[in-house]
Amino acid sequence: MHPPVRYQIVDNLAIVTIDNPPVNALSHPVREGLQTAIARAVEEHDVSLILLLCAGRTFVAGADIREFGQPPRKPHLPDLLNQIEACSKPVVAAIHGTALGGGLETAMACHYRCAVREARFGLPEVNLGLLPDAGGTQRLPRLTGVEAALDMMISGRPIGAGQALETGLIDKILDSGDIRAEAISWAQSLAASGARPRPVSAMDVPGEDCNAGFFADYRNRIARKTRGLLSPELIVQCVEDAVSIPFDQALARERSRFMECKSSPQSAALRHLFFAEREAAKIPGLDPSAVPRQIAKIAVLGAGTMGSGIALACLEAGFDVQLLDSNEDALSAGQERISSLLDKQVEKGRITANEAADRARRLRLAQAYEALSDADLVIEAVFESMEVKRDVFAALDQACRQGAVLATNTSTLDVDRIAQATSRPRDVLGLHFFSPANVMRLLEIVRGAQTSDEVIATAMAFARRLGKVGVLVGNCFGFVGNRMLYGYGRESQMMLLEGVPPERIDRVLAGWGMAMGPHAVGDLAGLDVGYKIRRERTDLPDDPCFYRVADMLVERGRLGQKSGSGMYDYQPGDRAPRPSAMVAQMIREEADRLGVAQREVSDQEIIKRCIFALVNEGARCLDEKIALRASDIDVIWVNGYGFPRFRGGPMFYASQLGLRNVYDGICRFRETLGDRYWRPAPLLEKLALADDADGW
Ligand code: T1G
Repeated sequence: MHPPVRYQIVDNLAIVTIDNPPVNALSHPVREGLQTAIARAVEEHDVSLILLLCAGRTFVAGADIREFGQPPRKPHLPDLLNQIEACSKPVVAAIHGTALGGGLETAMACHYRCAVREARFGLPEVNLGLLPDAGGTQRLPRLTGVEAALDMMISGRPIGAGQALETGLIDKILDSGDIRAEAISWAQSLAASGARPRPVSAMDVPGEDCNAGFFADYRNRIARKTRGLLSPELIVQCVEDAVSIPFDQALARERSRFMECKSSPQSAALRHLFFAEREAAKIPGLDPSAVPRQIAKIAVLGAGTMGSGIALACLEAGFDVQLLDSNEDALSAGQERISSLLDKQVEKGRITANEAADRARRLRLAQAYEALSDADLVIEAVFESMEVKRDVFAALDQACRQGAVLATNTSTLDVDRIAQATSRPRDVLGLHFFSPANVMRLLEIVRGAQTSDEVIATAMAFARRLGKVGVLVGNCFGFVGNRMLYGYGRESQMMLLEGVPPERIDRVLAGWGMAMGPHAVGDLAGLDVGYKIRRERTDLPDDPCFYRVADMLVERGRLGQKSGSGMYDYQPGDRAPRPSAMVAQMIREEADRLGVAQREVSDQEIIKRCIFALVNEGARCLDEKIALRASDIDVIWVNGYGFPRFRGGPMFYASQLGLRNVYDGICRFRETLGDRYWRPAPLLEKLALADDADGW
């Protein structure tokens, strides 16, 4: 194995190069190597300056997240960085790629910083439920000022080199394209001009923006976005320390707050998701020689909300897109929707007018299937009906060139039956987008019985190009996400009949962390969507209570926000849900008619019924191999259904609770609520009753 840290002398410089692929994380051997290299450079007489560089695609991307579950090993990063900062010779960092977390902290412990123009800088610890642990909360405010530092640490979003230079985080941008040569020459000029070590810890925090009210205001500003999270508040406390107590003391408090975060269940959950999202990209058993097909031209069929959203997502990723709809009015409405979304993005400053114009230019409209003859990928997003979709695929089979990938955006239907309408089922699969398709990060990739490995590899690569997390799932009603949603929705509907008001169910689940309560979601998505799907199903339980309230609302024309009323009432131009006395009465009467007993339901029960129903169905998906891994289910629910990220996803949450506890809870519901819906999934039962069960 090659050493993770190299040491080389060039003239009067000691060049220390970290080389720990893929992202130069600060694993134990790297920390040891750095410590040795710095000590050696200090010893060597002829060395007047130390230059720290990284090999490979990036500067250090942070601490090694894989080590967080293990006992810490010396040298600890905070101590190592203090040693670097205290070094008697100037240390210069030269940055390319991303300097993240412990990586940026390392750069800030150096005395001078230069970077290539494309470099990015961030303290994303908050995304892992953590806070910077190696002086970042103290050194960053000293360099950039309090507010810019807080913004970086609370959002976790990296900034570019231009902004880094402006805020004082770096001293110089390197433009020549040869980072090593240019960094050496800059370091030599620093040495020649007699540059001295310049420890950031000795600097004052620029203080103009932190009067007494500042931190209170800042807390208010971030309250909504950081609801339920532990580390943002602790980050703010660390920055308060930075302006009020000496560096060393503040560092000790940063350390203890970090330890509190690290041992919290939410950090474990967020770290789980970090790896789960990367794991999802790896498909066990996929033919390694299956090379993704080239995709340049995409056709989207159906110009409704979903179709135009998908088209926009593809335009944003740089593809040429053809939007096709046989109905001319629908087509122009779709185009208008896209251009008004582009205008809004320009207004909000997310993209430039030029970028918007470029996207609009890459969109073409068509009405006839002949226009699809040169498409590399077709995504069908027409009405959710098997008959309609089979007709469309038969037509696609005629119109598309051999080798084109044919995808359906069905959210529930049998992908194999759709594929059978073509002569090339190997090229057919499901690409299930989530609404709004240009915003939601999830893409469920549905593998049909005959879908080829090459087509799956193409879809996985396509998801990456779109900037989405692609998760491969098997074919069954609703795949993973919507199949599980049925259990969750069923319980939130049943509780209405038992006498729990919709607004209470929503409040309790949103309070638990769901992005929205289930009834507010139903109104947003349109209650008619689920209604139509239920009419298409032949396997629904013979239960007059099943989704009864939702069905009644649709039958009374209350479709949700789009019709001005649904489970809730809405005032024109206002999306705020208002409880409806009429709906409350309707539910009461229906419960009476159906003979559903009114019960006291605790907040705990509301949560458990909805979440355990999810977990139980998730266990079935896993058992039937509809989901490849429990962690894929977590990725799906967090990125597609507003499940709280800080709880790690339903399956992770269940293992944190203990599978035995979840199993016992389900068995208790079986006793109180009957066994129609509350039979524990066989896999859950097996794992829960095993002696050593602690996960899936
Ligand atoms: N530790 C361990 N492994 C890591 C890693 C890390 N920090 N970052 C990435 N990997 C692995 C990743 O699992 C994947 O592995 C491979 O590298 C490529 O990653 C003390 C507390 C750097 C922008 O949060 O944001 O520092 O799947 O597929 O799209 O205060 O990785 O190939 O086996 O994501 O080019 C703070 C996390 C840590 C940065 C590259 N740092 N990483 O993106 O590749 S906490 C972070 C990223 C900390 C200090 C503290 C991205 C990336 P595999 P990838 P990419």
